[in-house]
Amino acid sequence: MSELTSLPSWRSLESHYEVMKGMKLSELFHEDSNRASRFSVEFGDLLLDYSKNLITQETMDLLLSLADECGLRQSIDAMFGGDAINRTEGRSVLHIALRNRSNRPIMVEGRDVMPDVNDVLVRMCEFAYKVRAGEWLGYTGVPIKNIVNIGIGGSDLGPKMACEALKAFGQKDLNMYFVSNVDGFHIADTLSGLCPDETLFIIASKTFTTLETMTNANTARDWALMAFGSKAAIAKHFVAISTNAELVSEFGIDTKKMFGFWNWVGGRYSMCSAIGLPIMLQIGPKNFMSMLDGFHAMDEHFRTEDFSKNLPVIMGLLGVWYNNFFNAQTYAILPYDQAMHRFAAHLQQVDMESNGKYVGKDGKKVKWQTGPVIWGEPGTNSQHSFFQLLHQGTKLIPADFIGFCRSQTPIGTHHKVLMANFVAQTEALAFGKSTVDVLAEGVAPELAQHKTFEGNRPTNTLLADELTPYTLGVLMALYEHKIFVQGVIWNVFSFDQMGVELGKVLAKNILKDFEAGKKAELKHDASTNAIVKRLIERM
Ligand code: G6Q
Repeated sequence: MSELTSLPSWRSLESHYEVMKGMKLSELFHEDSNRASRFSVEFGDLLLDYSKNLITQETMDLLLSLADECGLRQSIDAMFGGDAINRTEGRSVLHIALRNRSNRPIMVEGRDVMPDVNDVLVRMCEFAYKVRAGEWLGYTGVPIKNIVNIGIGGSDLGPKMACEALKAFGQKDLNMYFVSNVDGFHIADTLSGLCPDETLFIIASKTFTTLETMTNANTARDWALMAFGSKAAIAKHFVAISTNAELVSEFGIDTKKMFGFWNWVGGRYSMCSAIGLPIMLQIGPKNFMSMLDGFHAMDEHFRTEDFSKNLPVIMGLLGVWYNNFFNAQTYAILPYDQAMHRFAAHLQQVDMESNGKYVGKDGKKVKWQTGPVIWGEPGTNSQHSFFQLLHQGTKLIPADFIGFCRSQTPIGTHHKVLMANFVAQTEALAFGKSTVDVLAEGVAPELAQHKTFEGNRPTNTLLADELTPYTLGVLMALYEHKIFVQGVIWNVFSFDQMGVELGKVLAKNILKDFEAGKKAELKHDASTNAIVKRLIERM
């Protein structure tokens, strides 16, 4: 493939941008009475209305040509076909196999991975049934009421996000907790109210070497040993999710109580693997399977649908349009649903860890912008914090508004008020408010500019009927594949995470200095040496 910026479609998009940058959304809607339906696609009950974007049909045609010229079709086929597309780590990328509900064989190195995937799912279901039915008894013969997941990054964010989003589907007498931060406060605060007899720990770590997780896991084990006074209690109160059987058994967990996954599952893409066990424990195997069905439905849509109607492709290309032509630095994800309050946090990892890279697949520095800064909070809270900048700031911030027609918790007028805000905001962001209208309302002329909104702020509206396990699966897979599309266009390896690996190594070095204390021979730069020294003296 020739370099991205030399592709004919890229060149055409550059000239097209010169025309589009002066366009007004109000005019585009005025000119085309069919615009809302022209730029809307449906997938089941999920509507993506992307008409409030700074685009015309020509923009979309050029972006679709860009996808073709970048070989998106071949890249999708390569991922679904099990090719080792994570080339820097020599691995296939097969999170889609974890939710391959069709059971179509998926081959890695000549072997179908589906029997292994299904075996682990069966074991997870058996375990979840037992715990949820109160049949899994703790060391003192009491059923489990509290589940504490200890993990970080990909072994925390997805399950935590889903457990929050699907709380309405949870079992009321089972409480889920997540400990991720190595700051002692996190585990101490979590354990402070818990009774050891009723508490089960899940140690979730793909590698079983992550310093934060192992530090928290050791503290949890000490807490349990202190409470029960016997190592035999560990078998009843600890299970592991990992790919590293050796270290799991070294820690003291019988590998029969380990739920495995594989190196072709990236941490941030692992919520459908055994890493999703806390989700299954909370919502039950049936709902978990329904979530997998949702993921799978979107996987199939992405794999087979024509690009012009393909939701992840459309959203990915729109993101490229703003990131690379309008120079938007960030992208906001705004669910109008309190249960989705960790959705943006999870996507922050999935997106930024995947495409936050300046080295292209050819090993050279790319000459274009790659992954944007992803951020967001649920509405309506966000309206009372950062929306001012979205409406009247100097930066262009494209945003996804995600909402549901029906509430998980219908109470009085709450949902109508919530959704009125949801709709009103995208309308205001797109069309603003003119000075003429402001003056007509009787506003003093010297205040008119301050109360004027120029609009033209692009948004996508994603609207589904209700937040269910299935819908959450659809939405998550949509974003995972959107990120894939962008990685292909930007020509980066989306499935490694060298930046995270670096952090893991660096902290271990400094820890050695702390352990040596005043005898440490500090060999860092002057600033780092001084900070380490100060910490050693005062810690
Ligand atoms: C995700 C990353 C990273 C990882 C954590 C935890 O894609 O690799 O966030 O999930 O560092 O790693 P372990 O599961 O190995 O503890």
